[in-house]
Amino acid sequence: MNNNKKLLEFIQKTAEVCRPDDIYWCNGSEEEYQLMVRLMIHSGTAIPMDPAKRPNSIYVRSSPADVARVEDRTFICSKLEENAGPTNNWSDPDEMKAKLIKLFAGSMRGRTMYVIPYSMGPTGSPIAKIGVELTDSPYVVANMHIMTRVGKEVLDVLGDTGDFVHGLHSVGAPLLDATDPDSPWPCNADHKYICHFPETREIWSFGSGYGGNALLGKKCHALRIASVQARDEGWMAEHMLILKLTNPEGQSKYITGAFPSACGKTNLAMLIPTIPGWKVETIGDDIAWMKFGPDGRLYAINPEAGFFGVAPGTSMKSNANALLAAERNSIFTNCAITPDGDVWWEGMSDEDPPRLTDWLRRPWMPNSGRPAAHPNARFTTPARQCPVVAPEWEDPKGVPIDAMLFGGRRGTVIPLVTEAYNWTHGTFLGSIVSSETTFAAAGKVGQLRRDPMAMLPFCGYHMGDYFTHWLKIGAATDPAKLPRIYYVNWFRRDAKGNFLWPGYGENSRVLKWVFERANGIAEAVDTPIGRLPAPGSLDVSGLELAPGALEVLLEMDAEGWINEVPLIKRHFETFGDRLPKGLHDEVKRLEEGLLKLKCSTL
Ligand code: O2Y
Ligand code: MN
Repeated sequence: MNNNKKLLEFIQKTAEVCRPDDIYWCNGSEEEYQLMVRLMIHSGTAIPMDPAKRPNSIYVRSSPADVARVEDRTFICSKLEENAGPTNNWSDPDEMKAKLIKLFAGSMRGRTMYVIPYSMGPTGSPIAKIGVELTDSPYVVANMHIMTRVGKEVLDVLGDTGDFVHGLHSVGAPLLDATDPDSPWPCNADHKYICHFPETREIWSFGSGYGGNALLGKKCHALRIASVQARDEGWMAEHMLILKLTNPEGQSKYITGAFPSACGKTNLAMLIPTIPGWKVETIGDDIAWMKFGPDGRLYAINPEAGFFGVAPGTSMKSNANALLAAERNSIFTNCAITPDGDVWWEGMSDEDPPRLTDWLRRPWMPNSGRPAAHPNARFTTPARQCPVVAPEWEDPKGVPIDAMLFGGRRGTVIPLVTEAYNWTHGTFLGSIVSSETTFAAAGKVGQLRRDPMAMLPFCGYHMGDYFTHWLKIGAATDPAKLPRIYYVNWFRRDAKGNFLWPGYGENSRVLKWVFERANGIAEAVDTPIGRLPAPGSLDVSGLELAPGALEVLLEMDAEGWINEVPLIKRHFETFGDRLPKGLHDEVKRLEEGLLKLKCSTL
């Protein structure tokens, strides 16, 4: 319990509307976690895994109607529509609340309402923020235990007068009759709303119990609400991994990286370098909060305490550290199960197991003709279990950032690595990040989707204003103290569609170049798109690339970029007059540079 008036009022008012049978204050203890596990096992939500295979781990299957974030049901309810911007769904806050109150009314009948006080970031860190999630889902409580810091220390920091992000969540499936059996995955297939009220720092989530829709500390708080707080308070909330890179001489640098989904962010955060003597350690795999330190540098914390990683594709080859981290104390959602009580997913092993139970509870065999795990199946695992977690990953003052990477999945045009000339140019490179949709997923080969700074689904306000905020951050300190910015692309292909760059651990070669640029060792050549590695400056020793591949990977494809310019201009038109002049100037500079180059080569 606690005497914070705002908190007590929040709980009381919510209980009056949602009418839970009980209210339970979470303390974050191991006993409490085990209680949630028992509740889930009892209701059929979870199955305990064989403790000899995965100690203290459970397996959960969601409803097929509730398997991922629902962007079309996600709303930014700012007072003015123009402040949500053209890339967010918007609804008037009063109208949305009036609609939601009707849905929340009685939504927790027959259930317990859990009060989860959580800290995003090491509890008490000057960069961390507190939230309180009220939820009727034991699955959410258990996941929040892993993904955030929960409990009394948080309430102590909050004190009697402290403020917090108000999060309200219901699965939207009340138990009206005490004799009604609960469903293994209660949710509301017909009414899902993931709503953010940026001005009042509130989140109301109804109808889904899954991941980013329900674990409100993650995307809702740490990105959508935090991006607004960061804008108002002069810091940054970004969809970025944070890694520590150490050279053979023992010198370390900290690098962040923003990549859209399905571009291997978790893999990069836990990469095992192939170049001798270099080491990568993990600070975070998804979100970075950065504030200026007294020395004028940007310091980052990982606001999360765990990984909510995509399971399919994770293997000892692609990401051994993630797999080792998830060996115990983990929650597996929508994976397949083996007859001997372990989990499996596509890509985990070279050979498919002969017999499984798939995520939809059906018998599965390799010739079943369908995936055994849902493509968005997840593992929830404590970050402290990652074999390469950096010792300072919970340092309350954060780590000083030396470089930032932006990346997308592009088969053509974008070089392996490009260094920005300065912060404004780097902001421009981040603002044009794009990925080609893969044929398997979208059916439209090579269709470009822009995802500026990988923040399009996660920015709680107008993206044009977000770019302005980036430029303001750049103007707030000595330019020499800002991280250098890079645009990377691991996904260049040859004419036959084969990848030119091996990726995974070999990406350490690009990280090395970035590291050595900061030390003034690696050489670069200036081009209209930015600085590219000078011949011989990227370490490819011992790497067997196809003949000519390196030249293509590091070329400035003038023709390709000339064709890119109108696409960038069209992308920028989306943001209307909120697009800052600095970015208009950058497209102009790029276009002029490319034309000058074209004239000089004619
Ligand atoms: O499907 C979900 O709810 C998870 S989304 C997610 C989870 C972990 C890290 N990133 C993401 C994302 O969508 O960017
Ligand atoms: Mn993410």
